[in-house]
Amino acid sequence: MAGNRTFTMIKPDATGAGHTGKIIDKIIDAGFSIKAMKWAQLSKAQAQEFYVVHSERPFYGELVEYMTSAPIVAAILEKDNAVEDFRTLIGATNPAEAAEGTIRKMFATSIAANAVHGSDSDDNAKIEGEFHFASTEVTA
Ligand code: IDP
Ligand code: MG
Repeated sequence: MAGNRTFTMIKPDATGAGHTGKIIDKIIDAGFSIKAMKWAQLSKAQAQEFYVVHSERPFYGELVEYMTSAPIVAAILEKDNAVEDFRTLIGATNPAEAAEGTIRKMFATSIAANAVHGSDSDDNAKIEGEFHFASTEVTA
């Protein structure tokens, strides 16, 4: 059975452009409840570790530089079928291919600066949530 939590980050392009509140509104309107949330600046080491699965990809250096260029908002979200439903809400990685009404279609500027992160599996949602939050920072 699909799990009911996912992890997201509002990325530097979106926080810098003042889209944080609008994106949080869309997340809540879509039926997700917030279990943890914080505004934070990622260090280079944190960004490298978070995206280590992409370390062999040609865009890894650009991705790490981008993710440390301004603050992010990290959050743990709860809803039935959270991982899949959140991926549907954010849309395709490349905003040019994202469906109308998705967060990336509305707010992303490029395939790199694509406004939001969403976990791709229940296992990664747990790993990513624990990467950013101590258990005492997560509500029941
Ligand atoms: P996802 O965020 O939709 O799961 P992934 O393939 O996991 O997409 O890639 C992680 C992140 O790396 C993307 O959200 C985006 O910021 C960046 N990225 C992915 N592909 C490219 C690319 O071709 N050029 C530059 N950045 C990319
Ligand atoms: Mg991914």
